[in-house]
Amino acid sequence: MSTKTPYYITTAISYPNGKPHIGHAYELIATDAMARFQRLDGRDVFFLTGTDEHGQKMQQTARNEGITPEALAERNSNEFRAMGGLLNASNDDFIRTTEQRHHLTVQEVWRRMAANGDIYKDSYAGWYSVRDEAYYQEEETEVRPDGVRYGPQGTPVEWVEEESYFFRLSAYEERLLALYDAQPDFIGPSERRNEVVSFVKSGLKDLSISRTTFDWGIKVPDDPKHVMYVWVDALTNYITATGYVDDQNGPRAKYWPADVHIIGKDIIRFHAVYWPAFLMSAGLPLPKRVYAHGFLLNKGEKMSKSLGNVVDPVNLVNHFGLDQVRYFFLREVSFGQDGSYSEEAIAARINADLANGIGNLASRSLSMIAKNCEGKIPQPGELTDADKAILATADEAIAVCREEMGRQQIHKAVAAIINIVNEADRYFAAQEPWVLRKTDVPRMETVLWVTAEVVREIAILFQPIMPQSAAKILDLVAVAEEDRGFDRLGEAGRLQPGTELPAPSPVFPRYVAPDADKA
Ligand code: ME8
Repeated sequence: MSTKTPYYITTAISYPNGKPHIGHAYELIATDAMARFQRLDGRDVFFLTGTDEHGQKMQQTARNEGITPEALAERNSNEFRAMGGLLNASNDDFIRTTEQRHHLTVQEVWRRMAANGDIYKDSYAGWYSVRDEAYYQEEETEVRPDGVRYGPQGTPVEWVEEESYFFRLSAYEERLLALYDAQPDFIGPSERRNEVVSFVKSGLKDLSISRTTFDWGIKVPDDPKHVMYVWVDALTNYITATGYVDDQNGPRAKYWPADVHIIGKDIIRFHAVYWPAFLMSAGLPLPKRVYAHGFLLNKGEKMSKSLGNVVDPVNLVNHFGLDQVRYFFLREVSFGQDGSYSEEAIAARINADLANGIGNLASRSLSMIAKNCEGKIPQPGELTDADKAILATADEAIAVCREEMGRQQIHKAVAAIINIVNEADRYFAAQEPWVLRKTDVPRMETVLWVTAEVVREIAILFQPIMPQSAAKILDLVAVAEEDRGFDRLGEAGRLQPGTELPAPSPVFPRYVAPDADKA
C-alpha cells in the first residue's frame, strides 16, 4: 500500500448537450496541470472529470434533435472523453451521472438528508433557467426590451409551478457562514468568496430539489413520480467516484474529502453553498476547497453559439500543437480571472517563450555539447559565482511553484519557470561558451554542464504544463523515467558527466502563420 498522502482534485462535470468547447478544454488543462504537479511532488493523486447527463436542458436538447436523452448523452459524453485524450488529460476516472454507481450514491445521500429531517414536500412556484438549471428569485431577474425575462447570468427564465420536494437550506445559513469564517480558504479566489458570503448573508430560502414535469433524472427514493433536481445529482458525482458513501474503507474512500474542486465562476453558488449544505445534512465530510476560474473570452468577447466564436478545441490543438495551447492558456490567463485569447496572442507566446525561450536555450547548449564534448555530458570544473547563482535560481523555483500551485496560481508558477529560462539565457550569453571553445575548453565545459543542468530542472518543472515537450527535453539530456519527479530537482539529480546524450533535435519550432508568406 502506498504511504503517500492522498490528493483528490476534480473538474466540474460538463453538460453533454453539445460538443465540448474551449472553456471546457481550459478547465481540463488547468486541472490536469495541478494533478500532474501533485503527482510529481509525490502525492497519491486521484483526478476526476466526467459528464453531467440528466436534467431539463438535456431532455430539451434531445427533443429538439429528435433523439433520446440517452443517445444525446452517449454521443457527446464520448466527445468529452475524446477531448481528454486529445488534451493529454491524466484523469484517473471519468464519471457519467447516468451510471448505476452514481444513482445508488445519490439516492443514499438523499435518504440521509431526509433522515436528518431536511427534506419536505410542498409545491414550488418561481422562475427557472433551463440553460443554467437554476432557480432564481424574482429580484434576480429582469424583463429586457425584447419582452423576455432573464436571470442573472443572462439566460432566459420560465415560470415553474409544481409539486416538489424541498431541502431546508434556510436552516444552514449560520453553519455556512461559520464554515467560511473558520476556513477562509474554503472558497477562492477572494472575489468569489466575497460574492458567496454576501449571497448567504442576504438570507437563504429552502431549495426545490425535485421535479415532476419531466422524467430525465434520478428518481426520488420511494416517490418515483419525482426526479431529483439535477444539481443534487450532479454535485454528488464527486463523492460517488470515491465510493466513500458506500464503504468508508473501500479502495478509493481515502480520497474523500476532496482537496479541491476546480470549477468556473458561474457555478460557484452551487459548489460553495448548496454542496456543503447537502453534505452537512447527510453527515459527510466537506471538501477542503472550491476554486473558481474565470471565463475565456474570444478577442475580448463572451463566447456564444449565436456569435459563432465558440472555438473548437480540436481545431486549436491541430493548428498550434497541444503543448503550445496548454502553455498559452496556463501562462496567459491569471487563473481565477477572465482571460482573452486570439490567434495572434497564442502565436506571440509560442515564439517568445517557447521557440526563442526554452527551445532555443536547449538547442544551443545541447548542440554545442554534441559538437564539442563528444555528445556526452561534460565534466564541470570549479563553479564560479555566476554558475552558482543560475543553479540556485533553478533549484529554488520548486518552492515558489509549490506555493503557487497550492493556491491554484498556475500562471505564477509558470512565470517562475520562465524566469529561470530568461536568467539562463542571460547567463549563456554572458559566458560566451562559443568564445571559450577557442580560449578555455575546461571553462566551456563547465558552462555547458551548468546550462544543461538548468535545462534539466526547467524541463522537470515544466512537465505538468507541457508533458510531452518536457519529456522530449528530458530525453535529450538522458534523464531516466524514474528520475523525473520533483525529488530529483537540485543536488539529488544533477547531470552525471560522461553520460551519453542522443543527437539533439528541436523541441519548439517557431510558429509561422499559414498565410504569412503570401502577405
Ligand atoms: O456547469 N470559459 O456544465 P457546463 C471558461 N454541468 N470556463 C467555462 C466556459 C468559458 N467560456 N464555459 C463553461 C455545468 N465553462 C454543470 C457542472 S458540476 C457538479 C456540474 C466551465 O458544461 C463552467 O464554468 O455548462 C464549468 O465549470 C464547466 O465549464 C462545465 O460547464
